[in-house]
Amino acid sequence: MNGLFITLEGPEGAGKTTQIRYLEHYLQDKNISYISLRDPGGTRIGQQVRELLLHPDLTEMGTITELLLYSASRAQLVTEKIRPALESGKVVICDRYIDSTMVYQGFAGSIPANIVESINQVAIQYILPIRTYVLDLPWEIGEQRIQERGSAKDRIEQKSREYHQRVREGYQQLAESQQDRIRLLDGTLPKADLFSVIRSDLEHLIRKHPFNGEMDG
Ligand code: T5A
Repeated sequence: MNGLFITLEGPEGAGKTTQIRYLEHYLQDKNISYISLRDPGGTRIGQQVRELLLHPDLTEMGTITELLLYSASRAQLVTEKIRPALESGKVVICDRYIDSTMVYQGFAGSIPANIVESINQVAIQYILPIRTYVLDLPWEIGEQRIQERGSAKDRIEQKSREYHQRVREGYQQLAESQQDRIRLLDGTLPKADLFSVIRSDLEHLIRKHPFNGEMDG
């Protein structure tokens, strides 16, 4: 597959969506063909599963159910969108992917890592990102950003402070154990400064990898 698969990860309010907007503008400026997706979601089926997963009233949902539903949405996303885009040589940007499940359902939700990994593998059909940017930030800052956003909290955002602190710790450990793929970045940096770090790494990646996309300049 000739495409380039990039994912963004991080705790609540880390700024992934913001960085993805910067990435999209950058790729448009460079005339690089890309697709931008979110997980869960990104397909008709995935969107419905997303609504189920994040519905604030479904508080009885167990962690195993979460694991299976997130994986189901992801399986559809890989089949319908990610694999075809990578096969046609596009850059694929995805807001969250397998690492979210490792951290939210595994590390913070206490499902053993080997079980999360096995289910993830079934869902992703060996398709792994070449680079993952984890935007790291303290719970207090993410929480403040969500409050300022003003909309109601979804089911996962409503989980305890301890749960979300475990999420942050899980990402830090994952980044430490997979340094080839994962870059742990300071999510408290000003938006544009953070994007400069991502852009310079991405430019390096685009130059290094056999990839169908064009890059001028
Ligand atoms: N989940 C997901 C699992 O439990 N398991 C899984 O397997 C998967 C895939 C998904 C939820 O599902 C969970 C994780 C999530 O809880 P979601 O809608 O994708 O839900 O939720 P989030 O990813 O948390 O999306 P958010 O929109 O809440 O956060 P973002 O995208 O990280 O943040 P963003 O860019 O929208 O920014 C939030 C606010 O902060 C400001 C922005 O302007 C915005 O107001 N901001 C900054 N402010 C100062 N400095 C910066 N650098 C800033 N960057 C952004």
